[in-house]
Amino acid sequence: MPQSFTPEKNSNIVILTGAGISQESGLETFRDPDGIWSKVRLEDVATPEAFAKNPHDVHSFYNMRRERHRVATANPNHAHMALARLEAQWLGQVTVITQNVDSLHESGGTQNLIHMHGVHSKARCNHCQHIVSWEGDMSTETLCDGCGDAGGMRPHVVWFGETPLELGRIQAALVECDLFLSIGTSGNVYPAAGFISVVQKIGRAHTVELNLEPSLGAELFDEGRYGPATDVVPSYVDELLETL
Ligand code: BJW
Repeated sequence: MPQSFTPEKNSNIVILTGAGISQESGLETFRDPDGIWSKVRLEDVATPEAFAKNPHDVHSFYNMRRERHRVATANPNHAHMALARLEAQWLGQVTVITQNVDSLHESGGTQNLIHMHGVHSKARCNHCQHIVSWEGDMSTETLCDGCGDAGGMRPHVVWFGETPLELGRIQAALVECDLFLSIGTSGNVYPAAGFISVVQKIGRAHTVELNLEPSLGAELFDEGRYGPATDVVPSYVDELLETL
């Protein structure tokens, strides 16, 4: 490979992904100039306080997003598929941690996947915490299968101020990581934006950012590959697989 770093063949790879990896599948990012937060205030739709105050607006925002994501799920792009190819062929462990709530990694073929901000394809009851698969719209009238109540059903996603999912599994993967890739994320949202610092502090992994442009924490990475995910991710995966 052109870079000086060559991973051991059975090394562990951890890959953090964000909205940028799904942009070329037709889904909006959050913080780009035409992104979701340029059209709606996150405080109005992506906090537990917003849901308590105005559940109708939160439901209609997520009903619209769920439908867009359902349509896009049929279109994993070359970046999603390259990561699945890496997982299938690499001799060590490959773990994808995604901040995305779409199902494009799954439809691209990734198996070892952590959805740290939840998924659009599930709903949860705020009253009894029962989780169910979900398609279609949700409203304040929707009844929970678990407790039978109306008014508690919400998207199974992580809003600001809520604890991300599977943090124990994530920490275990970061501790064992030899190569850390960050793809399509702006580095604005914690704790995901802090994973690079966790990995650096452990001091074992080579770190690479693959993004359209340098993110907020770009200088923390050992290397950067900049361009659309469908270009830079497949070519980086090819380089890794050529070392086998
Ligand atoms: C391309 C491309 C192409 C474009 N190819 N690239 C002060 C300081 C520090 C922290 C805090 C603070 N105040 C509050 C906090 C904590 C807070 C936080 O981080 N706030 C910041 C705003 C400061 N975090 C939380 O509240 C989190 N919980 C938490 O911290 O719990 C406490 C706790 C922590 C640890 C242990 C125990 C307890 C929860 C955060 C929840 C985030 N939720 C959302 C919504 C999910 C549901 C939904 O989808 O609606 O998650 S917000 C949104 O941002 C979404 C995303 O997953 C997340 C990250 O965005 P992402 O993916 O990076 O997207 P963008 O748009 O920002 O970037 C896209 C990038 O792609 C750009 O760089 C483009 O250039 C690039 N790109 N096209 C390649 N084609």
